[in-house]
Formats: sequence, C-alpha cells, structure tokens
Amino acid sequence: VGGGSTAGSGSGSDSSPVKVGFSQVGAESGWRSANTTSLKNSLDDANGFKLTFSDAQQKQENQIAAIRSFITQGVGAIVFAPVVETGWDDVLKEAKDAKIPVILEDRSVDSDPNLYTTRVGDDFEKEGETAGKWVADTFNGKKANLVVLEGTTGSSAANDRTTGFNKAIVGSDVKVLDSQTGNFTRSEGKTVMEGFLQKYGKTINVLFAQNDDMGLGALDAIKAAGLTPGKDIQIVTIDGTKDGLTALSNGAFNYVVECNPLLGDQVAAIVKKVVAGETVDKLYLAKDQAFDQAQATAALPTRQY
Ligand code: GZL
Repeated sequence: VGGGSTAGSGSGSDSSPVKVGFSQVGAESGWRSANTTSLKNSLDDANGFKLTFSDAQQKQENQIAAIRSFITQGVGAIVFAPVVETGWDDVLKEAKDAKIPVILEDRSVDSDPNLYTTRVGDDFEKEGETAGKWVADTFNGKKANLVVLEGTTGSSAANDRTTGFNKAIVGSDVKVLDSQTGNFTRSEGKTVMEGFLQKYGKTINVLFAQNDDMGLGALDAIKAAGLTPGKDIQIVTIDGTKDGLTALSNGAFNYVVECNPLLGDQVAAIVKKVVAGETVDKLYLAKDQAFDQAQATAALPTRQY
C-alpha cells in the first residue's frame, strides 16, 4: 500500500504535484501584478505544482489567516510575500511545527531566521542608495528641497529604501522637507503629494517616490498645481515598470531604479529543491539596474512588465 501522506506532505517526492500555498501582499501596484503573474506562471501544473493563491489586500491579518489555511491543507511548501516586517513569529512557528517549509519572496521579515527556509527578493537598501546617489549627484552643490512618498509603513521595502537613500544623501545639500507614506498606490501617492504641494508649493525641487505608482499618482497633483513634472519638480522612483519607464522616457520622471519582480522561476526551482530535502541558501537577491531617459526609451520596446 502506498505510503500515507503526513502533514506538510504533497512533497512531490513521487510524481504527484507539489502543493504550494502562496500568500501574496495584494494587487496595489504594477510591480505587484507583474510579481503575481511571474509566480503563478512558474508555480503552475505544467511545472509539477498545485497552487493555492491568496491575495491579502495589503492586510497582515489576511496573510496570517491564509498561512493557517495552508497549514490545515497540509501543503508541501508555503511561499509568502510579507506585507510588513513584524508580527509573524507565531504563524511561522505553527508552519515549522507542521514541518512545512516557508519560502519568503519579495519582502523580508524580522523574525528568527530559523522560522523560514530562505528569501528570494531584491536589495531594497541598494535601490534606495542608488536613488539617493542620483539626487546627490544631480543637485551636487545646489540646494535641493526634497519630499518623499514612502512605501507601506513597516514594510521592509519602505524601511530599507529609506535607509539606503538617507545614507546616500549624507553630506549633500539635499534637504528633506517631508516624508509620508503613500502605501505604494497611485491614489494615495496623489493625495499625499497634493498635501506636500499645499504645504511647500514651488519650494519643492525633488520628489523621491519609493515606487513608480506613487510617482505616477503624484504627476496628477503636480500638474494640477500648474507645475511641470521632470522640470519644476524632478522625480526619481523605484520599480522600473513599463508605466514608470514610459514616464521617464517622456521626461515626466528623471530617473528610475529597477526592482525586478520576475522571481517566479527562481522561487519554483527553490521550492522543488526544498521539498526534495536539498539544502538551499538563506538569501537569493535579484539583479537590479537603473535607467535614465535614454536608457528607458531604449528598454521600453522589449520591457516584459
Ligand atoms: C518591492 C515591492 C514593492 C514595490 C511596490 O519588492 O515589495 O511593493 O516596490 C510594491 O510597487 O507594491
């Protein structure tokens, strides 16, 4: 009689598909949609997976509930993009007790590293530093009054981009007038930028938006205030989505730092190794580049996301 399956099975050690539960942050941005598509394309039946997908609508409690349901289902592995860094210890312990490996993709957690197998994502601190270096170089020796549209409060993407950016502008004449979260969405980016413009008006020289979508939302506010984005207010963003690179190519943005969302193939390969009992590294960082206007124009025709 074939071996019964224990909790956390669906291991794929035989030809049966590997059952994977994927708890995704939400659908808040173009980057997120590209990331979800990449993971779904790789964790599909053709590649030997049986995927259960959950969109948490950017709510931590929804992710915790989804992970608990994956544990109850006895999946072979859990893939998880944590909306924020803290508050995961209990549910990660429950997964560990159920002998179900947890693979972080995209953002990171501040939990004990023994509570998850590995993380596949981007180097957010480096992205922030690259954006800050561009501002410091561009405004070298000139005064620059800057406002920041921060990502989701408490997310590792926002925290680490802020750390990297602030490190890069030390010693420059860049003055941070204000910094508020726009929660990585266009609508909230627009609303917060409207507030910045009411408060600081034409004194703003630069906007650092921690993702393209908040920068794109800010464009509407800047134009409504009778100012020209890319000229009256220079704009640097992070992600490198098609919409972001289009704004850069058109001169509305001035510099875009990439954050690669196409993590699906690497995550799928790692899940297979983990459920087969092979050891994997603790961290896999994606390669990111940065774009000026000419580079964006050249990249657009073949841009995948
Ligand atoms: C970064 C990712 C961020 C993107 C945003 O890896 O977590 O979340 O920068 C997305 O566009 O909402």
